[in-house]
Amino acid sequence: MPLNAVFYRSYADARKIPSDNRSQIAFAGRSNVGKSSLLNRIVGQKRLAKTSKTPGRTRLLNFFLINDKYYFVDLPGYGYAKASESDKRQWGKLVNDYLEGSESLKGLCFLLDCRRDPNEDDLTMLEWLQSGKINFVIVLTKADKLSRSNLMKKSREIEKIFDVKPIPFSSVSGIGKKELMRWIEGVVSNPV
Ligand SMILES: Nc1nc2c(ncn2[C@@H]2O[C@H](COP(=O)(O)OP(=O)(O)O)[C@@H](O)[C@H]2O)c(=O)[nH]1
Ligand SMILES: [Mg+2]
Repeated sequence: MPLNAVFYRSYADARKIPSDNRSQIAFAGRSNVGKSSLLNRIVGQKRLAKTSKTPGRTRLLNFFLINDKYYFVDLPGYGYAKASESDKRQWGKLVNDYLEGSESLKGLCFLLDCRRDPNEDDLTMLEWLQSGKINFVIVLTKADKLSRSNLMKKSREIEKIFDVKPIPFSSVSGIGKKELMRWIEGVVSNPV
C-alpha cells in the first residue's frame, strides 16, 4: 500500500511541535547520508523531502503527516563541516530538545552511509539511542554502492558493535524499503 504523505510544518523550536496523539517516527543522520532520498523513496514521491547535493540546508524539524495517522520527522542533518560553531550549537539544542522532550516520539531510524565509518557525532547519537529511551533501527544507506559481500561485511560489523541488525537500504534500487516499512508499521501500530 502506498503511503499518503503530505508536508505538515517545519519547526525551529521543539516546544512548538504538534501535541496531538499521533506517533512520531524520526529520521536522523549526518548531512548527505541520504535521508531526504530515503524519505522520498519510502513515500514514493520524488520531491517530498528536498534532496540536495549541498549538505546542511535543513536546519529545522520537518514534519510530514503519513496516512493522516502518524508523523515522519526529518531531523536536521549534523556534521556539516562548513557550518559555524553557533549553527552547530543551535543544531544540537534543537535536536536534543526534541529527542528529550517529545512524548509522541516512538521510533527513530538512524542512518549510516554503508561506505563510511561512524564518526564522533554518529557515536554520540548511537550512545544516546542505546540508553534505551526509544525504539530505534540502524539503516545502512546507499547500499547500491557496495558489492553484496562488502555490504554483508559492513552489516555484520555494525551488528557486532551496536548489537542491532541494520537494514541495508538504497533509494536508487529500493532495496530495504519493505523491511524498513515493516519496522515502522510495527512501531506505529504498537507504540510503547
Ligand atoms: N547511489 C546512491 N546515492 C544516494 C542514495 N541516497 C542518496 N544519494 C545521494 O547522496 C546525496 C545526498 O542525498 P540526500 O538525500 O540529499 O542526503 P541528506 O543530506 O541526508 O538529506 C545526493 O547526491 C543523493 O543523490 C542511494 O541510496 N544511492
Ligand atoms: Mg536532506
